[in-house]
Amino acid sequence: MRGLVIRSQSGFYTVKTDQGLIVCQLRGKFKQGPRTGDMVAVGDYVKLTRIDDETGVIDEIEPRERMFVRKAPLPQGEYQQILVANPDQVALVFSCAEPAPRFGMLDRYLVIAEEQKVTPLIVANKIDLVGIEIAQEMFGFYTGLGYDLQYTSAKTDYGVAQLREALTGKVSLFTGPSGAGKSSLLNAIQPGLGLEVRRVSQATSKGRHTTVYREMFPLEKGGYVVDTPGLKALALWDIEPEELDGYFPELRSVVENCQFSDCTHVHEPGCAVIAAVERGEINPNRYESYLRMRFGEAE
Ligand SMILES: Nc1nc2c(ncn2[C@@H]2O[C@H](COP(=O)(O)OP(=O)(O)OP(=O)(O)O)[C@@H](O)[C@H]2O)c(=O)[nH]1
Ligand SMILES: [Mg+2]
Ligand SMILES: [Zn+2]
Repeated sequence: MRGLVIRSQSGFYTVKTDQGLIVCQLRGKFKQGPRTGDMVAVGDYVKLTRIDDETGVIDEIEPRERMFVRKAPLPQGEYQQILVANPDQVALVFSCAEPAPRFGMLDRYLVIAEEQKVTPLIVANKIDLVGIEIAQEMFGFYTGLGYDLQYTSAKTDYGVAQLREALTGKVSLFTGPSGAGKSSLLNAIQPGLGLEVRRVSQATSKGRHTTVYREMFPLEKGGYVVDTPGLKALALWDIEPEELDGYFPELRSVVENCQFSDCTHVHEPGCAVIAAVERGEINPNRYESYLRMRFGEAE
C-alpha cells in the first residue's frame, strides 16, 4: 500500500491511504545507525504493510523531490529536522505592525527559501493596522524582485480569498516570526482548522514552541498546509558564505560581471554589485542584508 504521511508524533506516523488513515511505525531497518535527522516526515509518500484496520508498518520512503529542513543542535551533534517533505511553497508571514516587520529577517527567510528550492510567497498580514497604502510602501518593493506577495488581514478577511486560492492544490508551509498571524490566517482560510492563536504578548515571550508533533492539514479545495510556531530564521540557516550572493536574485544577475570570481562585494575593485548599488539599481537595504548575512551578524 502507498500513502501520504500527514501527521508525525514521537515515532508514530499517520498515513493517508485509499483505505483511510493508518497509524504506522517505521520498520526496524530504518532505526539502525546513528540518527542524524528525521527518517520520515509529513509530506513523504511511503509504502506500508498493514497490520490491522488501523495500524501498519512503513517499509519504504519514496525519494523526496525537496524538503524544508531546520538544523537542530543536539548534544551529540546536529540533527536535521524535516519540517515538511515535498513542499510546493513556503508562505513567509510577516505582519505590517505588532510586531513591526523586520525586513532583514524577511531577506533571510527569502535566502533560505531560495537555498531550499522552495518557492516563497510573502504574506503581509495585519494590514488592518496600517492600511493598504502603507502596507504597499513597506512590502511592495519585493514584487519588483519577482517575489509573489499577498496582503492580508486575518481580522477583516482582506486578501484571505486570494491567499486561499494561492494555496489550493499545493503543499504549503507557513513560517515567519512569532505573532505575525500564521495560525490566525490558516483559521481564516479554513474555519474549523482550530489552530492555536496566541496573544502577542504570549507569542513574543520566550521558552515555548516545543511542538512535539507536526501535522499537514488538508484544504477543502485540495492541497495541504503545515503551520509552524514562529521559528527563528537562524534555525533554518545552513548557507555557505561564498554561495550567498546566488540566493539574492538581484545580486545573482550581476555577480558574473565582478572582476574577481571570488568577489565578496565589499571592497574589491571592479565589483559589479557595488557599482549597481551606487547606480541605485540594487536597493541599499538589500545590500545591507547581504552584508549582515555574509558577515554573520545575527538577525
Ligand atoms: N489586528 C490583527 N491582529 C491579528 C491579525 N492576525 C493575527 N492577529 C493577532 O495576532 C496575534 C498572533 O496571532 P497568531 O495567529 O497566534 O500568530 P502566529 O504567527 O501563529 O504566532 P506563533 O504561533 O507564535 O508563531 C493574535 O493576537 C491574533 O489575534 C490581523 O490580521 N490583524
Ligand atoms: Mg501559530
Ligand atoms: Zn563583487
